Amino acid sequence: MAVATAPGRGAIAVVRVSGADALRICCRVVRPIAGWPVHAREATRCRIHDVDDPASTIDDGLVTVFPAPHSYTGETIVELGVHGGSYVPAAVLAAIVHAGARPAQPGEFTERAVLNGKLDLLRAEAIGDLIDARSRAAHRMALQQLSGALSHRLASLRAGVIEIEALLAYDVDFPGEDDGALPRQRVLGACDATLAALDELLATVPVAILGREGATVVLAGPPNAGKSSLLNALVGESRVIVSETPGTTRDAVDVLLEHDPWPLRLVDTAGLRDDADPVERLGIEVSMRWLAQAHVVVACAETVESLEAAMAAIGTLSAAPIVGALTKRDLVTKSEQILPMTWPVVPVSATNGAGLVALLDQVTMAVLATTGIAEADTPMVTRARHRAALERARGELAAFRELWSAGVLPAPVAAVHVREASLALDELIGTVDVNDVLARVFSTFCVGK
Ligand SMILES: Nc1nc2c(ncn2[C@@H]2O[C@H](COP(=O)(O)OP(=O)(O)OP(=O)(O)O)[C@@H](O)[C@H]2O)c(=O)[nH]1
Ligand SMILES: [Mg+2]
Repeated sequence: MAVATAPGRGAIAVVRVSGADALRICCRVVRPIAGWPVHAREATRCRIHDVDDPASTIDDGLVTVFPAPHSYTGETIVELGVHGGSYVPAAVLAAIVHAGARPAQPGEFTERAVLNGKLDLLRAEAIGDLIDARSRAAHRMALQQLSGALSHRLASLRAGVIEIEALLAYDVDFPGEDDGALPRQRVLGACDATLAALDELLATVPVAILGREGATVVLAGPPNAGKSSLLNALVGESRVIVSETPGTTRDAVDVLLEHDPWPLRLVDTAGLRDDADPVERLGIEVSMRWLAQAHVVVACAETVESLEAAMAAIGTLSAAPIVGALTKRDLVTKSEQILPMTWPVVPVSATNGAGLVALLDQVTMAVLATTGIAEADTPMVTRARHRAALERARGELAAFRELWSAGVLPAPVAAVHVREASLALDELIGTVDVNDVLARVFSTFCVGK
């Protein structure tokens, strides 16, 4: 049992009890207005009291019973809607524990759902991703995974590996059977098709990282160019300090900006200059590290000359595409707004907001130019766990292919690699007995889910 809602002040809290004894335990502390039993899956007014003192009242709430197997976990679940805040949910929890329940581990409800066959492991992870989603892109990816897109793709991959195993078994059972080059060629064909499908999935890794963490967009340029002001203007609130003193920003600050198709992680950095004092120098070193890992750099400067110099300097520190931002355009008269056309340069003003949309468009184009546009229905590899398992399966299959095409080893020996590849996929989908995998996955969940 656990409180399924976030702690703190709130209108309601949901307390969930799951398991074969859930109803028996709750009967000891929950009194529905019209008495037990209540209708399945119907919220019913109730009073909650301590097991030793049935006349007492801890709260007045709602009870809903989801009898097994038609519940989230596949077990009987009793859900109590009680008042939120810190005292009431804790008191209800204590009363239920007193009546015989045990507090749940993080993610234990979802783990039980997986163990009871209500969800596969990938869909369970998608629920975790949905809860953790901080952007539209992360939300979209989680929903897609929850719909089973990745599960289906992996199931067909696994079928491909099993086909190879079957062909190898045929070769083992009927060695030397001369049916032409059928098994050998067919094995190679099946292997190549599976390798290509694995590569296609692995290629989604960088895009999925963008969806979860945002594209890193580093604002860089000389001191006082207006970098911090630009970041504040882009996010629409004052997040970083701005002042007329050059060298104001000493440490990099990153802010996530909701944007389509990917969120943007805007990073404000210390102005780049050679004659910086020691502390500023440290800030510049941090700027350099950010520049090295940027997806896109926005070079900021007030004049065309200093922008050219900034872009040249940034080009030596970062391999990322650079978008130029000619800042403080509100201070410049129209006739002075002449721009060189050799790179994307956007005139902007943090003061009046001019050019901000155009700047974001250029940044988005630069991100897409490096990552490409993922097909909307391509399942994404969203977690390090997925990537590691797919890479393992790929490595085993590639090793098998090499041995098989060289023809040096008997089929049963080469087949060990195919078995390993299939195990890696089983572990990924969660179809084998993988308790340690389950423990790892669910330990990152919140309690009550
Ligand atoms: N008129 C006008 N002034 C601006 C604009 N953007 C920034 N400024 C002013 O320029 C000065 C420097 O701005 P910052 O945003 O602190 O510049 P920075 O590039 O972050 O500077 P460092 O952190 O020192 O490297 C401040 O006085 C800002 O008010 C703008 O679009 N228009
Ligand atoms: Mg600054």
